[in-house]
Amino acid sequence: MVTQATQVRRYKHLIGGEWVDASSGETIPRNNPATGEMVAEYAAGTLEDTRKAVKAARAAFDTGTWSRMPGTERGALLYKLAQRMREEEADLVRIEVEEVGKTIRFARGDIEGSIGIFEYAAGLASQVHGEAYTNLGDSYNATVVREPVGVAGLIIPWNFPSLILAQKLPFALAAGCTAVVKPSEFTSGTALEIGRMARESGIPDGVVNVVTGKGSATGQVLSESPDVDMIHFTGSTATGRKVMEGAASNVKKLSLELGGKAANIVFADADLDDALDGVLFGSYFNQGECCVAGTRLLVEDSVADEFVGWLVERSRSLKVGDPMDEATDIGALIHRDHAEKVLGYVKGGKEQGASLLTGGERLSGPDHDGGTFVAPTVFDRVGREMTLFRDEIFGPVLSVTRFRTMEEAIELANDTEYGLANSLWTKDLDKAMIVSRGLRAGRIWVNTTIDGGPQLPAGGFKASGFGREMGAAGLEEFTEIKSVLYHLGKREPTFGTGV
Ligand code: TXE
Repeated sequence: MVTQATQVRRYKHLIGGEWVDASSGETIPRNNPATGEMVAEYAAGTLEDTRKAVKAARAAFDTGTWSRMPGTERGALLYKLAQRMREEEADLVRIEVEEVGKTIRFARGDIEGSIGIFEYAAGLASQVHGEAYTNLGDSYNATVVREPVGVAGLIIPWNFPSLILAQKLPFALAAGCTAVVKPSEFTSGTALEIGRMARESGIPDGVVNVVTGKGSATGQVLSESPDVDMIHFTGSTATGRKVMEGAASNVKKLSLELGGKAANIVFADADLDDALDGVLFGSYFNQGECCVAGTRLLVEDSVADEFVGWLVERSRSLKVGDPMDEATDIGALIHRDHAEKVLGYVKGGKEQGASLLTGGERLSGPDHDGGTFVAPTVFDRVGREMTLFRDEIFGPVLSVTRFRTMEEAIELANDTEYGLANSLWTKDLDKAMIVSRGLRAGRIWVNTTIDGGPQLPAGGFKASGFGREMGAAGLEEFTEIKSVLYHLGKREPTFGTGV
Protein backbone atom coordinates (compact mmCIF):
# COMPACT_ATOMS: atom_id res chain seq x y z
CA MET A 1 0.00 0.00 0.00
CA VAL A 2 1.22 3.44 -0.86
CA THR A 3 1.09 6.00 2.00
CA GLN A 4 -1.73 8.56 1.65
CA ALA A 5 -1.36 12.31 2.26
CA THR A 6 -2.87 13.96 5.31
CA GLN A 7 -4.59 17.01 3.85
CA VAL A 8 -4.90 19.07 0.68
CA ARG A 9 -2.73 22.22 0.73
CA ARG A 10 -4.44 25.19 -0.91
CA TYR A 11 -2.15 27.97 -2.10
CA LYS A 12 -2.44 31.46 -3.58
CA HIS A 13 0.18 33.58 -5.37
CA LEU A 14 2.61 35.54 -3.19
CA ILE A 15 2.73 39.05 -4.67
CA GLY A 16 4.17 42.11 -2.93
CA GLY A 17 3.93 40.37 0.44
CA GLU A 18 0.27 39.40 0.04
CA TRP A 19 -1.47 36.13 -0.72
CA VAL A 20 -3.54 36.68 -3.86
CA ASP A 21 -6.00 34.47 -5.77
CA ALA A 22 -5.66 34.10 -9.54
CA SER A 23 -7.48 36.97 -11.30
CA SER A 24 -9.54 34.33 -13.14
CA GLY A 25 -10.41 32.64 -9.83
CA GLU A 26 -9.18 29.38 -11.34
CA THR A 27 -6.96 26.83 -9.66
CA ILE A 28 -4.76 23.91 -10.70
CA PRO A 29 -5.11 20.68 -8.71
CA ARG A 30 -2.05 18.55 -8.00
CA ASN A 31 -2.43 14.85 -7.52
CA ASN A 32 0.25 12.74 -5.87
CA PRO A 33 1.75 10.73 -8.75
CA ALA A 34 2.27 7.76 -6.42
CA THR A 35 -1.37 7.48 -5.32
CA GLY A 36 -3.49 9.60 -7.64
CA GLU A 37 -5.04 11.47 -4.70
CA MET A 38 -5.20 15.26 -4.64
CA VAL A 39 -2.57 16.82 -2.38
CA ALA A 40 -2.43 20.49 -3.37
CA GLU A 41 -4.13 23.25 -5.29
CA TYR A 42 -2.35 26.26 -6.81
CA ALA A 43 -3.63 29.53 -8.28
CA ALA A 44 -3.83 29.26 -12.09
CA GLY A 45 -1.81 32.37 -12.89
CA THR A 46 -2.82 34.71 -15.69
CA LEU A 47 -1.11 37.41 -17.68
CA GLU A 48 -2.59 39.96 -15.26
CA ASP A 49 -1.28 38.09 -12.18
CA THR A 50 2.18 37.81 -13.67
CA ARG A 51 2.29 41.51 -14.56
CA LYS A 52 1.24 42.31 -11.00
CA ALA A 53 4.08 40.20 -9.61
CA VAL A 54 6.58 41.85 -11.97
CA LYS A 55 5.31 45.29 -10.88
CA ALA A 56 5.84 44.37 -7.21
CA ALA A 57 9.36 43.09 -7.89
CA ARG A 58 10.15 46.16 -9.99
CA ALA A 59 8.96 48.54 -7.26
CA ALA A 60 10.90 46.66 -4.59
CA PHE A 61 14.04 46.83 -6.72
CA ASP A 62 13.70 50.47 -7.73
CA THR A 63 13.25 51.73 -4.17
CA GLY A 64 16.65 50.25 -3.36
CA THR A 65 15.60 48.90 0.05
CA TRP A 66 17.04 45.54 -0.90
CA SER A 67 19.61 46.31 -3.60
CA ARG A 68 21.32 49.03 -1.56
CA MET A 69 21.12 47.25 1.79
CA PRO A 70 24.64 46.40 3.02
CA GLY A 71 25.66 42.93 1.82
CA THR A 72 26.23 41.73 5.39
CA GLU A 73 22.60 42.58 6.27
CA ARG A 74 21.24 40.87 3.15
CA GLY A 75 23.40 37.87 3.99
CA ALA A 76 22.11 37.79 7.58
CA LEU A 77 18.49 37.75 6.35
CA LEU A 78 19.27 34.98 3.86
CA TYR A 79 20.93 32.99 6.62
CA LYS A 80 17.84 33.49 8.80
CA LEU A 81 15.71 32.17 5.93
CA ALA A 82 17.93 29.08 5.73
CA GLN A 83 17.36 28.50 9.46
CA ARG A 84 13.56 28.86 8.99
CA MET A 85 13.79 26.18 6.31
CA ARG A 86 15.66 23.97 8.73
CA GLU A 87 12.87 24.39 11.33
CA GLU A 88 10.29 23.26 8.77
CA GLU A 89 12.49 20.71 7.06
CA ALA A 90 10.18 17.74 7.66
CA ASP A 91 7.21 19.53 6.06
CA LEU A 92 9.25 20.61 3.05
CA VAL A 93 10.41 17.01 2.60
CA ARG A 94 6.85 15.70 2.73
CA ILE A 95 5.63 18.26 0.18
CA GLU A 96 8.36 17.25 -2.27
CA VAL A 97 7.54 13.56 -1.82
CA GLU A 98 3.82 14.10 -2.36
CA GLU A 99 4.04 16.51 -5.28
CA VAL A 100 7.00 15.03 -7.19
CA GLY A 101 6.69 11.32 -6.36
CA LYS A 102 10.34 11.17 -5.30
CA THR A 103 11.41 8.94 -2.43
CA ILE A 104 11.61 10.34 1.08
CA ARG A 105 15.28 9.40 1.41
CA PHE A 106 16.27 11.49 -1.58
CA ALA A 107 13.73 14.27 -0.85
CA ARG A 108 15.47 14.70 2.50
CA GLY A 109 18.79 14.99 0.68
CA ASP A 110 17.26 17.62 -1.63
CA ILE A 111 15.95 19.77 1.22
CA GLU A 112 19.16 19.48 3.25
CA GLY A 113 21.08 20.34 0.09
CA SER A 114 18.81 23.33 -0.56
CA ILE A 115 19.35 24.69 2.96
CA GLY A 116 23.11 24.28 2.52
CA ILE A 117 22.99 26.24 -0.73
CA PHE A 118 20.98 29.06 0.90
CA GLU A 119 23.60 29.23 3.67
CA TYR A 120 26.43 29.29 1.16
CA ALA A 121 24.77 32.04 -0.90
CA ALA A 122 24.11 34.04 2.28
CA GLY A 123 27.89 34.18 2.74
CA LEU A 124 28.34 35.44 -0.82
CA ALA A 125 26.11 38.49 -0.23
CA SER A 126 29.03 40.28 1.47
CA GLN A 127 31.52 39.10 -1.14
CA VAL A 128 30.22 41.02 -4.17
CA HIS A 129 33.15 43.22 -5.12
CA GLY A 130 34.89 44.81 -8.05
CA GLU A 131 38.33 45.86 -9.19
CA ALA A 132 40.32 49.08 -9.18
CA TYR A 133 42.79 50.16 -11.88
CA THR A 134 45.50 52.65 -11.07
CA ASN A 135 47.64 51.91 -14.12
CA LEU A 136 45.84 54.09 -16.66
CA GLY A 137 48.23 57.00 -16.32
CA ASP A 138 48.49 59.91 -13.91
CA SER A 139 45.19 61.47 -14.98
CA TYR A 140 42.98 58.47 -14.30
CA ASN A 141 41.65 56.10 -11.74
CA ALA A 142 39.09 53.44 -12.61
CA THR A 143 36.82 51.01 -10.83
CA VAL A 144 35.00 48.04 -12.26
CA VAL A 145 31.96 47.34 -10.12
CA ARG A 146 29.28 44.69 -10.06
CA GLU A 147 25.69 45.80 -9.63
CA PRO A 148 22.53 43.69 -9.36
CA VAL A 149 20.88 43.01 -12.73
CA GLY A 150 17.48 44.12 -11.39
CA VAL A 151 14.30 42.06 -11.51
CA ALA A 152 15.03 38.37 -12.10
CA GLY A 153 12.42 35.91 -13.40
CA LEU A 154 13.25 32.46 -12.05
CA ILE A 155 11.53 29.62 -13.92
CA ILE A 156 11.75 26.28 -12.15
CA PRO A 157 10.95 22.73 -13.37
CA TRP A 158 9.29 19.88 -11.49
CA ASN A 159 12.08 17.38 -10.94
CA PHE A 160 13.92 19.21 -8.11
CA PRO A 161 11.52 21.99 -7.08
CA SER A 162 13.40 23.18 -4.00
CA LEU A 163 16.94 22.32 -5.08
CA ILE A 164 16.69 24.17 -8.39
CA LEU A 165 15.00 27.10 -6.62
CA ALA A 166 17.98 27.08 -4.22
CA GLN A 167 20.38 27.18 -7.14
CA LYS A 168 18.79 30.44 -8.28
CA LEU A 169 16.88 32.44 -5.65
CA PRO A 170 19.49 32.99 -2.89
CA PHE A 171 22.14 33.93 -5.48
CA ALA A 172 19.75 36.48 -7.04
CA LEU A 173 18.97 37.88 -3.59
CA ALA A 174 22.60 37.88 -2.48
CA ALA A 175 23.46 39.95 -5.56
CA GLY A 176 20.72 42.46 -4.63
CA CYS A 177 18.12 41.48 -7.25
CA THR A 178 14.42 41.10 -6.57
CA ALA A 179 12.64 38.04 -7.95
CA VAL A 180 9.51 36.64 -9.48
CA VAL A 181 9.63 32.88 -9.02
CA LYS A 182 7.58 30.72 -11.41
CA PRO A 183 7.61 27.14 -10.14
CA SER A 184 6.29 24.23 -12.20
CA GLU A 185 2.51 23.86 -12.32
CA PHE A 186 3.02 20.30 -10.99
CA THR A 187 5.18 21.12 -7.98
CA SER A 188 4.69 24.65 -6.66
CA GLY A 189 4.38 23.84 -2.94
CA THR A 190 7.94 24.26 -1.68
CA ALA A 191 8.52 27.51 -3.63
CA LEU A 192 5.41 29.01 -2.00
CA GLU A 193 6.43 27.81 1.45
CA ILE A 194 9.95 29.21 1.01
CA GLY A 195 8.37 32.49 -0.20
CA ARG A 196 6.36 32.59 3.03
CA MET A 197 9.47 31.89 5.10
CA ALA A 198 11.34 34.69 3.29
CA ARG A 199 8.70 37.16 4.54
CA GLU A 200 8.79 35.69 8.03
CA SER A 201 12.59 36.06 8.07
CA GLY A 202 12.33 39.80 7.45
CA ILE A 203 13.10 39.96 3.73
CA PRO A 204 11.10 43.03 2.61
CA ASP A 205 7.78 42.57 0.80
CA GLY A 206 8.04 42.47 -2.98
CA VAL A 207 11.59 41.12 -2.95
CA VAL A 208 10.40 37.50 -3.34
CA ASN A 209 7.19 37.00 -5.34
CA VAL A 210 5.85 33.60 -6.35
CA VAL A 211 3.37 33.30 -9.18
CA THR A 212 2.05 29.84 -10.05
CA GLY A 213 0.38 28.40 -13.13
CA LYS A 214 1.02 27.08 -16.61
CA GLY A 215 4.20 28.12 -18.40
CA SER A 216 2.34 29.49 -21.40
CA ALA A 217 0.33 31.89 -19.18
CA THR A 218 3.00 32.92 -16.68
CA GLY A 219 6.57 31.92 -17.67
CA GLN A 220 6.10 33.23 -21.19
CA VAL A 221 4.82 36.58 -19.82
CA LEU A 222 7.90 36.83 -17.60
CA SER A 223 10.17 36.13 -20.58
CA GLU A 224 8.49 38.82 -22.65
CA SER A 225 8.07 41.48 -19.94
CA PRO A 226 10.09 44.67 -20.51
CA ASP A 227 10.19 45.15 -16.73
CA VAL A 228 12.06 41.89 -16.14
CA ASP A 229 15.82 42.34 -16.56
CA MET A 230 16.85 38.72 -16.55
CA ILE A 231 15.45 35.20 -16.86
CA HIS A 232 17.14 32.29 -15.14
CA PHE A 233 15.47 29.17 -16.53
CA THR A 234 15.80 25.43 -16.01
CA GLY A 235 13.73 23.10 -18.16
CA SER A 236 13.53 21.49 -21.58
CA THR A 237 15.54 22.71 -24.54
CA ALA A 238 12.28 23.27 -26.47
CA THR A 239 10.88 25.60 -23.80
CA GLY A 240 14.30 27.23 -23.43
CA ARG A 241 14.07 28.25 -27.09
CA LYS A 242 10.67 29.88 -26.41
CA VAL A 243 12.17 31.76 -23.46
CA MET A 244 14.95 33.02 -25.74
CA GLU A 245 12.40 34.25 -28.26
CA GLY A 246 10.39 36.02 -25.55
CA ALA A 247 13.53 37.56 -24.07
CA ALA A 248 14.40 39.12 -27.43
CA SER A 249 11.70 41.76 -26.78
CA ASN A 250 13.91 43.84 -24.46
CA VAL A 251 17.12 41.89 -25.09
CA LYS A 252 17.12 40.67 -21.52
CA LYS A 253 19.93 38.76 -19.91
CA LEU A 254 19.49 34.99 -19.92
CA SER A 255 20.81 31.95 -18.13
CA LEU A 256 19.47 28.63 -19.41
CA GLU A 257 20.02 25.17 -17.95
CA LEU A 258 18.42 22.79 -20.44
CA GLY A 259 18.33 19.10 -21.29
CA GLY A 260 21.14 16.59 -20.93
CA LYS A 261 22.29 13.15 -22.06
CA ALA A 262 25.16 12.35 -19.73
CA ALA A 263 27.42 9.34 -20.16
CA ASN A 264 28.87 7.15 -17.45
CA ILE A 265 32.16 5.86 -18.90
CA VAL A 266 33.43 2.70 -17.22
CA PHE A 267 37.00 1.60 -18.01
CA ALA A 268 38.18 -1.95 -17.34
CA ASP A 269 40.68 -0.70 -14.74
CA ALA A 270 38.00 0.99 -12.59
CA ASP A 271 36.91 -0.13 -9.14
CA LEU A 272 34.00 -1.98 -10.71
CA ASP A 273 31.99 -2.18 -7.45
CA ASP A 274 32.08 1.59 -7.13
CA ALA A 275 31.33 2.02 -10.81
CA LEU A 276 28.34 -0.33 -10.58
CA ASP A 277 26.86 1.58 -7.67
CA GLY A 278 27.54 4.88 -9.48
CA VAL A 279 25.95 3.72 -12.71
CA LEU A 280 22.82 2.52 -10.86
CA PHE A 281 22.56 5.78 -8.92
CA GLY A 282 23.34 7.88 -11.98
CA SER A 283 20.59 6.36 -14.05
CA TYR A 284 17.81 5.70 -11.50
CA PHE A 285 18.24 8.55 -8.98
CA ASN A 286 15.03 10.60 -8.86
CA GLN A 287 13.40 8.00 -11.19
CA GLY A 288 15.85 9.09 -13.89
CA GLU A 289 14.10 12.49 -13.95
CA CYS A 290 17.36 14.31 -13.63
CA CYS A 291 19.08 16.56 -16.18
CA VAL A 292 22.49 15.09 -15.30
CA ALA A 293 21.29 11.45 -15.21
CA GLY A 294 23.97 9.11 -16.54
CA THR A 295 21.51 7.55 -18.91
CA ARG A 296 24.17 6.28 -21.37
CA LEU A 297 26.54 3.66 -20.00
CA LEU A 298 29.70 3.43 -22.11
CA VAL A 299 31.59 0.36 -20.94
CA GLU A 300 34.94 -1.06 -22.05
CA ASP A 301 34.38 -4.16 -24.12
CA SER A 302 36.67 -6.44 -22.09
CA VAL A 303 34.51 -6.14 -18.93
CA ALA A 304 31.17 -5.34 -20.57
CA ASP A 305 29.44 -8.74 -20.37
CA GLU A 306 30.29 -9.21 -16.72
CA PHE A 307 29.44 -5.61 -15.77
CA VAL A 308 26.12 -5.63 -17.61
CA GLY A 309 25.22 -8.93 -15.91
CA TRP A 310 25.70 -7.36 -12.47
CA LEU A 311 23.81 -4.28 -13.58
CA VAL A 312 20.76 -6.28 -14.60
CA GLU A 313 20.82 -8.28 -11.38
CA ARG A 314 21.05 -5.13 -9.22
CA SER A 315 18.40 -3.29 -11.29
CA ARG A 316 15.97 -6.15 -10.65
CA SER A 317 16.61 -5.97 -6.91
CA LEU A 318 15.74 -2.28 -6.54
CA LYS A 319 12.59 -1.41 -4.62
CA VAL A 320 10.13 0.61 -6.69
CA GLY A 321 6.99 1.92 -5.00
CA ASP A 322 5.79 3.89 -1.97
CA PRO A 323 7.92 7.07 -1.90
CA MET A 324 7.18 7.51 1.84
CA ASP A 325 8.83 4.18 2.63
CA GLU A 326 12.45 4.72 3.74
CA ALA A 327 13.47 1.52 1.96
CA THR A 328 12.20 2.59 -1.47
CA ASP A 329 14.82 3.27 -4.15
CA ILE A 330 12.64 4.51 -7.01
CA GLY A 331 9.38 6.45 -6.69
CA ALA A 332 6.71 7.52 -9.19
CA LEU A 333 7.19 9.43 -12.43
CA ILE A 334 5.81 12.96 -12.42
CA HIS A 335 2.56 12.22 -14.31
CA ARG A 336 0.81 9.74 -16.57
CA ASP A 337 1.68 11.48 -19.86
CA HIS A 338 5.33 11.55 -18.90
CA ALA A 339 5.26 7.82 -18.03
CA GLU A 340 3.68 7.19 -21.45
CA LYS A 341 6.44 9.20 -23.10
CA VAL A 342 9.10 7.14 -21.30
CA LEU A 343 7.39 3.88 -22.30
CA GLY A 344 7.24 5.20 -25.88
CA TYR A 345 11.05 5.37 -25.82
CA VAL A 346 11.15 1.76 -24.59
CA LYS A 347 8.96 0.69 -27.50
CA GLY A 348 11.09 2.67 -29.94
CA GLY A 349 14.26 1.10 -28.53
CA LYS A 350 12.92 -2.40 -29.16
CA GLU A 351 11.79 -1.48 -32.67
CA GLN A 352 15.20 -0.02 -33.48
CA GLY A 353 16.92 -3.28 -32.50
CA ALA A 354 18.32 -2.57 -29.02
CA SER A 355 18.18 -5.54 -26.68
CA LEU A 356 15.92 -5.11 -23.64
CA LEU A 357 17.53 -6.94 -20.70
CA THR A 358 15.18 -5.97 -17.88
CA GLY A 359 12.26 -3.67 -17.03
CA GLY A 360 10.55 -1.71 -19.77
CA GLU A 361 7.07 -1.83 -18.26
CA ARG A 362 4.74 0.12 -16.04
CA LEU A 363 4.28 -1.63 -12.69
CA SER A 364 0.86 -2.58 -11.38
CA GLY A 365 -0.51 -4.51 -8.40
CA PRO A 366 -1.30 -3.58 -4.78
CA ASP A 367 2.01 -1.71 -4.31
CA HIS A 368 1.68 0.28 -7.48
CA ASP A 369 -1.97 0.80 -8.41
CA GLY A 370 -2.93 4.45 -8.77
CA GLY A 371 0.69 5.48 -9.31
CA THR A 372 2.96 6.02 -12.30
CA PHE A 373 5.71 3.53 -11.52
CA VAL A 374 8.07 2.33 -14.25
CA ALA A 375 10.47 -0.56 -13.66
CA PRO A 376 14.22 0.14 -13.89
CA THR A 377 15.11 -0.65 -17.46
CA VAL A 378 18.36 -1.71 -19.14
CA PHE A 379 18.91 -1.87 -22.90
CA ASP A 380 22.09 -3.43 -24.28
CA ARG A 381 23.58 -3.10 -27.78
CA VAL A 382 22.44 0.49 -28.17
CA GLY A 383 23.89 2.08 -31.31
CA ARG A 384 24.69 5.77 -31.51
CA GLU A 385 22.05 6.30 -34.22
CA MET A 386 19.24 5.03 -31.96
CA THR A 387 16.78 7.36 -30.25
CA LEU A 388 17.68 5.74 -26.91
CA PHE A 389 21.21 7.07 -27.33
CA ARG A 390 20.20 10.51 -28.57
CA ASP A 391 17.04 11.77 -26.80
CA GLU A 392 16.64 12.93 -23.23
CA ILE A 393 14.28 10.24 -21.86
CA PHE A 394 13.92 11.49 -18.28
CA GLY A 395 12.95 8.11 -16.86
CA PRO A 396 14.65 5.04 -15.34
CA VAL A 397 16.00 3.81 -18.68
CA LEU A 398 19.68 3.00 -19.11
CA SER A 399 21.27 2.25 -22.46
CA VAL A 400 24.53 0.30 -22.79
CA THR A 401 27.09 0.89 -25.55
CA ARG A 402 30.50 -0.79 -25.64
CA PHE A 403 33.84 0.78 -26.59
CA ARG A 404 37.38 -0.48 -27.17
CA THR A 405 39.67 2.56 -26.83
CA MET A 406 39.83 5.71 -24.73
CA GLU A 407 39.52 7.85 -27.87
CA GLU A 408 36.37 5.99 -28.88
CA ALA A 409 34.90 6.52 -25.38
CA ILE A 410 35.48 10.28 -25.58
CA GLU A 411 34.05 10.46 -29.08
CA LEU A 412 30.93 8.46 -28.13
CA ALA A 413 30.33 10.54 -24.99
CA ASN A 414 30.55 13.75 -27.03
CA ASP A 415 28.29 12.43 -29.79
CA THR A 416 25.21 14.24 -28.49
CA GLU A 417 23.70 17.68 -28.97
CA TYR A 418 23.82 18.11 -25.17
CA GLY A 419 26.72 18.87 -22.84
CA LEU A 420 25.58 19.07 -19.25
CA ALA A 421 27.62 16.39 -17.46
CA ASN A 422 29.58 13.14 -17.73
CA SER A 423 31.15 10.70 -15.29
CA LEU A 424 34.13 8.44 -15.74
CA TRP A 425 35.44 5.54 -13.74
CA THR A 426 39.13 4.58 -13.86
CA LYS A 427 42.09 4.18 -11.49
CA ASP A 428 44.51 5.46 -14.13
CA LEU A 429 45.28 9.13 -13.39
CA ASP A 430 46.50 9.92 -16.92
CA LYS A 431 43.33 8.49 -18.40
CA ALA A 432 41.14 10.43 -15.95
CA MET A 433 42.83 13.69 -16.88
CA ILE A 434 42.89 13.10 -20.62
CA VAL A 435 39.25 11.99 -20.77
CA SER A 436 37.95 14.80 -18.56
CA ARG A 437 39.82 17.27 -20.77
CA GLY A 438 38.25 15.79 -23.90
CA LEU A 439 34.65 15.78 -22.69
CA ARG A 440 32.48 18.69 -23.83
CA ALA A 441 30.24 19.21 -20.80
CA GLY A 442 29.85 21.64 -17.91
CA ARG A 443 30.37 19.08 -15.16
CA ILE A 444 32.67 16.06 -15.04
CA TRP A 445 32.76 13.55 -12.20
CA VAL A 446 35.72 11.19 -11.79
CA ASN A 447 35.03 8.02 -9.76
CA THR A 448 31.78 9.51 -8.47
CA THR A 449 28.57 10.86 -9.98
CA ILE A 450 25.85 13.47 -9.31
CA ASP A 451 27.94 14.77 -6.44
CA GLY A 452 29.51 17.98 -5.16
CA GLY A 453 28.74 21.10 -3.18
CA PRO A 454 27.40 24.64 -3.64
CA GLN A 455 30.92 25.94 -4.37
CA LEU A 456 30.97 24.18 -7.75
CA PRO A 457 29.27 25.90 -10.70
CA ALA A 458 26.81 23.85 -12.76
CA GLY A 459 25.63 24.45 -16.30
CA GLY A 460 25.89 23.31 -19.84
CA PHE A 461 27.83 23.34 -23.09
CA LYS A 462 26.09 23.12 -26.50
CA ALA A 463 22.27 22.67 -26.48
CA SER A 464 22.32 22.22 -22.70
CA GLY A 465 22.34 26.01 -22.46
CA PHE A 466 24.57 28.73 -21.08
CA GLY A 467 25.15 30.57 -17.84
CA ARG A 468 26.05 28.94 -14.54
CA GLU A 469 24.37 28.19 -11.23
CA MET A 470 26.10 27.98 -7.83
CA GLY A 471 29.63 28.94 -6.89
CA ALA A 472 30.94 32.47 -7.31
CA ALA A 473 29.91 32.21 -10.98
CA GLY A 474 26.32 31.59 -9.88
CA LEU A 475 26.30 34.92 -8.06
CA GLU A 476 27.98 36.77 -10.92
CA GLU A 477 25.14 35.69 -13.26
CA PHE A 478 22.88 38.06 -11.35
CA THR A 479 25.21 41.04 -11.69
CA GLU A 480 26.02 43.56 -14.38
CA ILE A 481 29.54 44.88 -14.74
CA LYS A 482 29.99 48.64 -14.80
CA SER A 483 33.34 50.32 -15.41
CA VAL A 484 33.73 53.79 -13.99
CA LEU A 485 36.61 55.94 -15.18
CA TYR A 486 37.60 58.95 -13.05
CA HIS A 487 39.58 61.71 -14.67
CA LEU A 488 41.79 63.63 -12.25
CA GLY A 489 42.55 67.34 -12.73
CA LYS A 490 41.91 69.44 -15.82
CA ARG A 491 41.25 67.64 -19.12
CA GLU A 492 43.22 68.39 -22.26
CA PRO A 493 40.74 69.93 -24.74
CA THR A 494 39.89 67.66 -27.69
CA PHE A 495 38.12 70.00 -30.18
CA GLY A 496 39.26 73.37 -31.36
CA THR A 497 42.92 72.59 -31.01
CA GLY A 498 43.65 72.12 -34.76
CA VAL A 499 45.98 74.57 -36.51
O1 TXE B 1 9.39 21.03 -19.15
P1 TXE B 1 9.29 22.57 -19.43
P2 TXE B 1 8.25 19.91 -19.12
C1 TXE B 1 12.90 17.99 -19.85
C2 TXE B 1 12.60 16.52 -19.73
C3 TXE B 1 11.12 16.48 -19.74
C4 TXE B 1 10.80 17.58 -20.71
C5 TXE B 1 9.44 18.17 -20.64
O2 TXE B 1 13.12 15.85 -20.84
O3 TXE B 1 10.63 15.27 -20.20
O4 TXE B 1 11.74 18.57 -20.39
O5 TXE B 1 9.12 18.60 -19.33
C6 TXE B 1 7.75 26.49 -17.66
N1 TXE B 1 7.69 30.11 -21.28
N2 TXE B 1 13.17 18.63 -18.57
O6 TXE B 1 7.33 20.06 -20.27
O7 TXE B 1 8.13 22.89 -20.31
C7 TXE B 1 7.00 25.37 -16.97
O8 TXE B 1 5.77 25.83 -16.47
C8 TXE B 1 8.28 30.11 -20.08
C9 TXE B 1 14.56 18.87 -18.27
O9 TXE B 1 7.63 19.91 -17.79
O10 TXE B 1 10.62 23.00 -19.91
C10 TXE B 1 8.00 24.96 -15.89
O11 TXE B 1 7.92 25.88 -14.82
N3 TXE B 1 8.20 29.07 -19.22
C11 TXE B 1 14.74 19.76 -17.11
C12 TXE B 1 9.35 25.12 -16.62
O12 TXE B 1 9.08 26.00 -17.72
C13 TXE B 1 7.53 27.98 -19.62
C14 TXE B 1 13.75 19.68 -16.03
C15 TXE B 1 9.94 23.82 -17.16
O13 TXE B 1 8.98 23.18 -17.97
C16 TXE B 1 6.90 27.91 -20.88
C17 TXE B 1 12.40 19.46 -16.49
C18 TXE B 1 7.01 29.04 -21.73
N4 TXE B 1 6.47 29.06 -22.96
C19 TXE B 1 12.17 18.92 -17.71
N5 TXE B 1 6.31 26.71 -21.01
C20 TXE B 1 16.13 19.90 -16.58
N6 TXE B 1 17.04 20.48 -17.35
O14 TXE B 1 16.39 19.57 -15.42
C21 TXE B 1 6.55 26.03 -19.85
N7 TXE B 1 7.28 26.80 -19.01
